Amino acid sequence: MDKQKSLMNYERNSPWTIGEIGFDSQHLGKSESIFSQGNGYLGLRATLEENYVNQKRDMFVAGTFNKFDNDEVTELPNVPDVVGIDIKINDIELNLNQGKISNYSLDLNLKTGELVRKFDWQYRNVYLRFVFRRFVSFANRHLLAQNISIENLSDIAADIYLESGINGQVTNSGSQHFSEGIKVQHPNNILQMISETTQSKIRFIQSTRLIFTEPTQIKRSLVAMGRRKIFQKISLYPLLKNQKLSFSKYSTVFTSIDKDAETTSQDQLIDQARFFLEKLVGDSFDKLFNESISAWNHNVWEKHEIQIDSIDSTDQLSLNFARYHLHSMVPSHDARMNIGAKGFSGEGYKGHTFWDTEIFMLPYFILAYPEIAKKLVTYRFLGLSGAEKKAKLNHYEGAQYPWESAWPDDGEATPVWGGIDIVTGKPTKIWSGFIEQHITSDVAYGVKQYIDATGDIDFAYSKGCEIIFETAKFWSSRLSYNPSEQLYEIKNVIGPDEYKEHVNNNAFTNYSAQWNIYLAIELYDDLKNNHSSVFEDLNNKLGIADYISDWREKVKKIYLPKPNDKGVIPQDDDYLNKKVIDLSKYKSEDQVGALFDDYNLKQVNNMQITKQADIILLFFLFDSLFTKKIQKINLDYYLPKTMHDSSLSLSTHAIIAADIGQTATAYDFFQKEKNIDMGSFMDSSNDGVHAASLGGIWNSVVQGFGGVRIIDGILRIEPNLPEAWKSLTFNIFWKNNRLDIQEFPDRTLITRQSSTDSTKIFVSSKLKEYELISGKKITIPKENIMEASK
Ligand code: IFM
Repeated sequence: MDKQKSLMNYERNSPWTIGEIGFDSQHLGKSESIFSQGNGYLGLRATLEENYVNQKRDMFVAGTFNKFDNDEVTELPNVPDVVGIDIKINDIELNLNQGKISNYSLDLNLKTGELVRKFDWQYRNVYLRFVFRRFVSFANRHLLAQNISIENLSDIAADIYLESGINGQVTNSGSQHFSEGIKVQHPNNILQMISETTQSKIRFIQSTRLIFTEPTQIKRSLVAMGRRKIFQKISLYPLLKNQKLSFSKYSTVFTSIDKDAETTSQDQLIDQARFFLEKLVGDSFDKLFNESISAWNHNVWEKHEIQIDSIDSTDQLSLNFARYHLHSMVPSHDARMNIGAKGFSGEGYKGHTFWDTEIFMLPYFILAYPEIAKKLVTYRFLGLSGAEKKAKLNHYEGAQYPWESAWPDDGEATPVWGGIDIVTGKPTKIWSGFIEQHITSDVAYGVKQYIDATGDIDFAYSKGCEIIFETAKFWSSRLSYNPSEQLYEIKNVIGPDEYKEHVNNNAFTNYSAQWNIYLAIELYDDLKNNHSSVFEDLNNKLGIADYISDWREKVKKIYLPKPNDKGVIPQDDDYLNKKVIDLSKYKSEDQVGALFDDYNLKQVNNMQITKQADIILLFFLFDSLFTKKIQKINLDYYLPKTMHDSSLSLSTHAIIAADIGQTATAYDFFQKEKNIDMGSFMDSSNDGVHAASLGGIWNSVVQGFGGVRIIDGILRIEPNLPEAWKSLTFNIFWKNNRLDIQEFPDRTLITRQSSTDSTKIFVSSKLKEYELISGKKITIPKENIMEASK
């Protein structure tokens, strides 16, 4: 494949700005995704005001899933567009594919959430300067605002004509999720459109309004309605040389599933939305924008501060980029919703939630924003009924979490058919929804990490324990007995490595299932012995006493693949017997999945080719079960066979390499990981940014190089800073206490912020335990990692 010209620009001398220096209408997908904006309630792909053939206009509202028809799975519907504005100058439509563009820039400020596009455009005899500003409000989740200024740089007057409104002609790649809708024009030019999703019957109330800095510039304004469309047509008085036109567009979206809308009638909702916009008319774009900036600062940046002192400034930039997107996409307002694998930045994975949340994003929220983490784990509690439905359908017990989930109790939402099989020419079956089952223990793992870090006993007793017991029931019913080996096995699964389908005893799956059952047993004993009323309640609801002897009997006999004589842990029963091929040709490609130009999945299944961290991920979750020596042997064995064809792979590799003291290798993984979305390959993020890899960036920094981990309920801090870093400074929350941590190559300083909380808190490092006393700083000297953890 030809190398593409990168348009990315990180040279703004700011760790808070990413930008693009050129316009290329052939490569809009990447910038639409990586410059997308959101506030957890709604998210907006960064499509431009004017139209281009290759653009993909998308706006989503969290949780509003709809099923287009019976043959499709439910997905987040693409909401009627409010961002597009047609602009004509002297009857010529603004379009950057024609004429001459100069001084082009598109910048996203990651701290304030503002997207700014500037350029001068010369076409025939008009020459104009454009500035487009846009933000999705972090202060008011229903609001998004645009501000546009046009300055006439030509010698002749410019007649400007605008069309702006709400356009419901957008689809999800052809699937139209909305009814035609009701359109309303109010006297003060507030336009409204009320549309309803076809199957889930969720009503969307969208309103929009244009506000001109100099209303006297308007010559004529009319409102028109078309099919699925209401819009304002505005002609302006000629813009003379050096004159400027400036206007803002405020748009809002409310839905009938908004928490505060549950008891509100449709008419009331429509009125509320209109009043809301009416009230904003006196507020300038800058005032609303400043409120949003304050909310970002207060809710996000000031709560968790993290600073890398590196020779490479893009290390910090990538961290800011990751955090900006994670907060744009996390529905922190409502536990009925979770994070989609692409957030709101594109249609990829249909807004569905995967294990990506628990293993790749939840650690960030647990340690930095525990109140948001609580929402994410509560979502899994609300998903229990869907998980129980799935287990029952498959003749298992307890809760089998869906591989992909949407509305919490929907159950499985994974599509059945995917891309083309290069050999048969038919669609490939997606088996994950049927047999990629480790998500069930991943969910339990996330719950346990949350409880360990926060000590949130209320959550544990009212929700968390139920998840742990129900998932243990699933695993125990999922095991099959092998009488000749006298062991329990887990057959016919897909592990994290999705290039191996229908395998037996995937190591990650077996270890995590066993861990899940052990956890349930431990919890059972603790509740029974120490918290009898909680135990009674749970037993009455779940009948756990009927299961405990089964768990105790089976758990010890679960087959766990052990290192062979060379120290290699078999990924599954057959992996090590499969053919090894040279993968260098495919590894050198920018594009993921290059392998499938030559092979189909069946063929890849029969070779030692790993899509993403699998055995390596086992070390991340269950570090204490494996020596560093074994971890190193397995990294060396599996790495040449790993394609990193999933964006989830590199961060795990960075963490494990850092853990075993290979910081240069870890840093190299980290550099590659930074480029998954931010890098120069212009097609990398067309379907949306990679949420798990964004979580992975923070994980690599804090859990990998920073060495912060929750292991067996204990906070462990064993840093391994790369050579490029002078220091890493950040804070985390542990059992409701803020810990300020400064890591240097030779020492780590930890301060427990002063508080009246008298809970005893400890941190472990290199097998030593340190007590953290309120208001006091401790120093932990660096020791040789291999020495300490042999
Ligand atoms: O969950 C992942 C999976 O592990 C690899 N393919 C993409 C999914 C969503 O990110």
